[in-house]
Amino acid sequence: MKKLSIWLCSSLLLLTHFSAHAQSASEAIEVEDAYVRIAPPNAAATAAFMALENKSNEDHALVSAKTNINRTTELHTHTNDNGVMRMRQVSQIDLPAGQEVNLQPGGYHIMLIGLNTAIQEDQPIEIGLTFEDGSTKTITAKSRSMMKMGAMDHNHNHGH
Ligand SMILES: [Cu+2]
Repeated sequence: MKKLSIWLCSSLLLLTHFSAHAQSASEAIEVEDAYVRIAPPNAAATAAFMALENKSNEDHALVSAKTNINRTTELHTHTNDNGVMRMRQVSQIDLPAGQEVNLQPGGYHIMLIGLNTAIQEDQPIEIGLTFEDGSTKTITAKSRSMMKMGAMDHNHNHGH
């Protein structure tokens, strides 16, 4: 009886192991709250932010992104260089198993360089994401004015 339950356990483990391998990164990663910051007029670049949740038990990574509103898209992070915040290109953004990684101002972001046209308010922007296993996912981000967000934060602080 004990032998049987051990056998059952190990075959269940094998099953979950195999099913995890069958899932691509694009299936395992859920994207929420994607938005693109509306750049000031004539700005050459802006950034996209979102929350990426890895719902699987395997590590994944975001390796590239692209949109049809700009020419060059890079993955960036921010580093604190003696009190000066600098942007640095990274080859990938790690998405550890079972964790949520936030791309947000001051941290990881998707840099949209060489904007084709000015981004309008409430403009839906499609972003193609490519993961480490070559799987892809297209998400729709909303454009968001950062000035408006700042005003909202201000009101929020006063309310408390
Ligand atoms: Cu950047």
